[in-house]
Amino acid sequence: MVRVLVLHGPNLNLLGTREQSIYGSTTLEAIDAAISELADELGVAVDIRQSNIEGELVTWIQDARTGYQGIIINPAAYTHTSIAIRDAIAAVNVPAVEVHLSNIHQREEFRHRSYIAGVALAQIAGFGPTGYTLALRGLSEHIAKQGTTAGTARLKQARRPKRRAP
Ligand code: CA2
Repeated sequence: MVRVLVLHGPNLNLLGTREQSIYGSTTLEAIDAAISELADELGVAVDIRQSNIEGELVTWIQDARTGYQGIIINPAAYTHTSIAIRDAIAAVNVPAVEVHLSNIHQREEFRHRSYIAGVALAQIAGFGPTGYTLALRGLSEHIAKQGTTAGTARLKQARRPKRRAP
């Protein structure tokens, strides 16, 4: 079964309780429930975690090397500051989708830069909680395609006639 790691960064545990004009009224719990429901529908296993600690997020990304085929991450404020999270994503070679509730490109200048985008498979910003389910659909499709391509490449390799020594 395909396994996807979903990571929420700092302060996202406060969703739905404060700053509703920017981030809406949906709680993180409700977002996680929607992700899990879609995952069941798609036949994908999801492991969902939230942390306010940069190093913890880095460790979880590193752990994704074994047993996970994809990562969905909203690095929250670390998006704009964390070379450590960027390096971890680049190091693990697991496709990662960056999600933001708000459209970071329409907000303050300091939110326009993402250290993550350059190593991510895709970035989704501005769709609110729907961004997470869009990410899961897109990532699942990508993983399925990748599996097929890798499988076809292996088959072709296996069918190729063996070269004789001169
Ligand atoms: O739009 C997003 O998803 C962000 O990643 C959210 C981050 C922000 O720093 C990024 O620039 C864009 C902030 C998450 C904080 O969430 C809160 C939720 C409720 C109350 C206070 C903060």
